[in-house]
Amino acid sequence: MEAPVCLIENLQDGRFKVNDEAVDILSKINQPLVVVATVGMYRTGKSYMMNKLAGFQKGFELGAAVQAKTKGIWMWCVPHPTMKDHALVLLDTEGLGDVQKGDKKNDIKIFCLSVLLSSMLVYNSRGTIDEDALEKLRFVGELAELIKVKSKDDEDNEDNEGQFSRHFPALIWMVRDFTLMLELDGKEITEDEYLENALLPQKCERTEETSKIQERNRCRDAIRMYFDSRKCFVLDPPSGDKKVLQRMDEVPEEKLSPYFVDQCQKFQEYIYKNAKVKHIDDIKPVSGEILRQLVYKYTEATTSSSVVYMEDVVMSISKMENEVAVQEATEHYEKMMKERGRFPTETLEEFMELSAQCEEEALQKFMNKSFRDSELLFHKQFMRNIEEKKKKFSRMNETASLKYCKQLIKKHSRDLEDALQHKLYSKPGGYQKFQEDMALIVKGYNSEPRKGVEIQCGSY
Ligand SMILES: Nc1nc2c(ncn2[C@@H]2O[C@H](COP(=O)(O)OP(=O)(O)OP(=O)(O)O)[C@@H](O)[C@H]2O)c(=O)[nH]1
Ligand SMILES: [Mg+2]
Repeated sequence: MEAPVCLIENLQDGRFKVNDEAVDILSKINQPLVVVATVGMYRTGKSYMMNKLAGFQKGFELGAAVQAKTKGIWMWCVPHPTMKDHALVLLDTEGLGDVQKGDKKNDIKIFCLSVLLSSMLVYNSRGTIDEDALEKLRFVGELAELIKVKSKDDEDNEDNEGQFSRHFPALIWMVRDFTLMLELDGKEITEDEYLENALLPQKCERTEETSKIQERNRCRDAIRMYFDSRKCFVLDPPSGDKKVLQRMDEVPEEKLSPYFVDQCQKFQEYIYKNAKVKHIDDIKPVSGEILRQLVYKYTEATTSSSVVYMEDVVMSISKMENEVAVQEATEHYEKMMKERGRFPTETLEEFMELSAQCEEEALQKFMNKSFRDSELLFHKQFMRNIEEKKKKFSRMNETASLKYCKQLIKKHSRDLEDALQHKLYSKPGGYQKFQEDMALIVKGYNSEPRKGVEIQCGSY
């Protein structure tokens, strides 16, 4: 992909709409996908950082004005810079907290979609991780009401901590324009310690602040619960020059603070090395086609404001994938039989061996694609299909053999037929001659190779 495209449009009425052209691009990518999404307050340099990850200065559009720039969710697929045969999908999202936005639920929907679609989520904020920054993320505490890991039909559909962290992306909290010293009680701390400390529950000192602090603590708890894997990056301001800051997609790197450039590079290396392939159901690597389905299903669920039941989405995708797995594997068996088979086969064993070989390969193909077939329903369907196809090939093998045998008999008995017609055997010694000629025909016929399974027609 040369440039980013809009993947999910955010319509004026608060609904989201999937861009069919963008998902078509996705469905053509057969490689496993590493999906990195960025979310965070508007105008905080998210798009700039996503371009860095794509390896370009320009791509996702940056805005120098106060108005929010990115709308909806944009996508850029590039070959993974370090993982061979993998693709890196970058999702740049609309900034949160935009005062011009009418629908307050919009932010949480964008956040939800980013969580559901990515394997690594970069939360971008500016300045410090303080009470104010957590206040802006308070809706994370509501995620439990919007995303359920279990199925709608599961009677006990209360999720527990372990389940969330298994299905949620790894989290990176990125603090832009960080100017403080990384110190706590006079001791130097790491970026990760800084984040972990900010996520510790706070005590309420004054009763009038109780509800506010409780709400923020709920947000802290939720972040810790959902995102088992957490990492923090703090970045210096890129420059002291306003003009440079406004046009970072155009100014050469030498104009930026070397600290900032260095920190960006470390972030980039970390993502390339640590962002994992997106999986569903823990075991199934997400390819372009599966991500396409996830985009449709999660967007639909988020838009209709109902709860997203991840288990149900996984189930419906697994059903579709398994159906395709059965079909592709059956087709593979058929194709291999046609390509490799020389019908009629010399013997029945040769036919059985060829079929077993093709079946083995087709089964491998089925197993590679199929997932969640715990009751082996699709596996059994695949076996039935193969049995049917095998019977078809077996009949074809018999027909080919019969046809060839008939041709051979005709070829070898041509002289005998002539002699019979001209009554050459109707004379003394004729019967003796007839028997000799007949024996010659059988000998000639028997010496012919590849007569196939219907060989018995020659056993005179
Ligand atoms: N101060 C500062 N400005 C930055 C930084 N990174 C990018 N910018 C500038 O900030 C402005 C906004 O950058 P974007 O990358 O468009 O920010 P965004 O978060 O994608 O903005 P929205 O799409 O509106 O949410 C541009 O003028 C950039 O040049 C940074 O780390 N610090
Ligand atoms: Mg942007």
